[in-house]
Amino acid sequence: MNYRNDIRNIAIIAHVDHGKTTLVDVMLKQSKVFRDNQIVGELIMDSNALEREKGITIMAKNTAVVYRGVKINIIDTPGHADFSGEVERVISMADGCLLLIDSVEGPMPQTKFVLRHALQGGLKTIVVINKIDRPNARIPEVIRLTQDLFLELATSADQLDFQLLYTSARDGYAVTEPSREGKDISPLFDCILDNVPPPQIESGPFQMLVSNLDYDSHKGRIVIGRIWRGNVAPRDTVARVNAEGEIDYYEVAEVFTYLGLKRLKAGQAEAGDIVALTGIEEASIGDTIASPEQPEALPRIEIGDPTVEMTFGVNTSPFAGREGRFGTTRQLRERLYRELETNISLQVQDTDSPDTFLVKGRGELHLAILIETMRREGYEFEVSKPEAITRLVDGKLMEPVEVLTIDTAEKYIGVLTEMLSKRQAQLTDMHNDGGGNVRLEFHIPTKGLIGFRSAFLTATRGESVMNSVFLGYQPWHGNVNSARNGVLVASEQGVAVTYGLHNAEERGLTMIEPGMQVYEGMIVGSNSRVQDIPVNVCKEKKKTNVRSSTQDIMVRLTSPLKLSLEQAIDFINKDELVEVTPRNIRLRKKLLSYAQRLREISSTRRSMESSAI
Ligand SMILES: Nc1nc2c(ncn2[C@@H]2O[C@H](COP(=O)(O)OP(=O)(O)OP(=O)(O)O)[C@@H](O)[C@H]2O)c(=O)[nH]1
Ligand SMILES: [Mg+2]
Repeated sequence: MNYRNDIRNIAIIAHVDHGKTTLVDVMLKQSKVFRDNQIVGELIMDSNALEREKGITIMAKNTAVVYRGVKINIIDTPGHADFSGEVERVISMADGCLLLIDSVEGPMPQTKFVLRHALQGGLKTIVVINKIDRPNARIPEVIRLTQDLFLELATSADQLDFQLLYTSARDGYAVTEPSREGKDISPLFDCILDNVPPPQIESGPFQMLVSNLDYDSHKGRIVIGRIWRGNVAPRDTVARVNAEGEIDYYEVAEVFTYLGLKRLKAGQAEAGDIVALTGIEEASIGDTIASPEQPEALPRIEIGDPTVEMTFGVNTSPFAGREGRFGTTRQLRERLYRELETNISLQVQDTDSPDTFLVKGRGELHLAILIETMRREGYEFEVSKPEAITRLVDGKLMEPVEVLTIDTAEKYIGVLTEMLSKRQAQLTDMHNDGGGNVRLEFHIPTKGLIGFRSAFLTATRGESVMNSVFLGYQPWHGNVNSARNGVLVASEQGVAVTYGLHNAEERGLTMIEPGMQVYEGMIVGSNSRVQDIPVNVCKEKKKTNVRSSTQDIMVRLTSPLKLSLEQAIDFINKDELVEVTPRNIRLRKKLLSYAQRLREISSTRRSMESSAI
């Protein structure tokens, strides 16, 4: 077996926010891949607009640096559990990984998830305790917890013997002992060169696995992956093996390798390297590209199943067609199916209704990011409440269950455990740091978690953090009774006015401002009671010639409760929809007319009564 000593391939994995992208910044900056006067900013790899706005990584991405003559291909991955399909997708490109762990938070549920994948993939692991600059760092304890995690997950004894390093990605240094003073990141580079095995080269003609796709308006589809065997050059004829084992042939147009933020044109690329090829117009993630002489398929990438589903439908609101550029069934369908090419943990299905599609993802955020992306591209459509995906196993109904971790203050334990027990959560662990901070761990069915986030933030006044990771399927726990309050529903189409909104405020919290267009059946606020009530927010005060008091002129409205897209899909009930357009996010009842809704309520009541008899 041959090795390529001039290359290392590593993935950077961790729980959300433990500092992966910040560490990649430092590696790029200190390896001098930029000109001295080049302004590159921060979190450079989070190049997508939504990534920058939300401060999280959504897609795994490649970059590379050169250190002591060795090219280190680096794959930055997302830490949020909803995007863990990205970790599963790219892990096979790497021979080693940096497992980052926050020096205060310690190993979190997603740390366990990504480490399990790395160990199963046989990657050499370097544990990097990051954020050691934090004043309340608890390094010895974090190391002990990390060792426990390895004991639980290692598939062979030699995996227990991991390298350990300490960093402050923010301040740009790595040290081999926490007591040492840090200068720069070179101890990390040295550690990678010394510990991550160089790529093994199998003998034989060209073979690579497609791990990612990209597009370029001039060059067309770009396929990205690691070459396992042989080499590739522009104008080579290559075979593509698809999921069905069928083979077709293409001519490679260009070959690129990575350096910094650039893709460099290469005359040839060899086994062990990570490359981007153009000219292969049909490839999908998981396909093998190989020499026509020996077109053998590599094992396809395995991706975990989605846990949450919702419908995406053609906009049926009275305002349909006003604000979006794309809104027809054909456009919506085409866009959703196109998403499957790169968003590999997503699934899309047609439904009985030609205007509605069932979209399945790894969590509410996974779906919300797709909705937001489409809305920015000019699409308008409506989406339903997300629901957990159940399965039948041997005739038994099973549902997804998650591990929920909450970091909060002691004073909120009571209210949180009460809210969560209604949602069928079970407390599995509780850790008190002695200073008033607690970490609670629960097992909770996914259905109980849907709609919980906004209630959680309100209950803890935004002072707590929650994280959840898929645990597995368990027998159905029964229905959750987590009744949300009712809503205020516009009773007429028109323009909302101060007087009408002021009246609505007496019933609950409003969600819109004066001047906004509303339609009958649109949700304009949340009620302080459990029923829905119609309100006429377009109602003007009767004009009289005499002003009775100054109070009449100066009606002050409290500022409306503005829901973000994620909050909106978290908020709605089953009989409601979110209408999404490039300009607005509106909440509505599925049945727009009050009379229809009343009929629906009485017919469900009748059917419940008759089934009770
Ligand atoms: N104090 C301190 N903060 C850090 C350090 N490294 C990163 N951070 C901060 O932690 C936050 C998250 O950093 P990111 O690099 O985006 O984390 P990430 O792991 O890439 O996050 P995801 O990709 O969303 O999972 C940012 O606010 C960083 O400034 C560090 O060494 N010390
Ligand atoms: Mg990141």
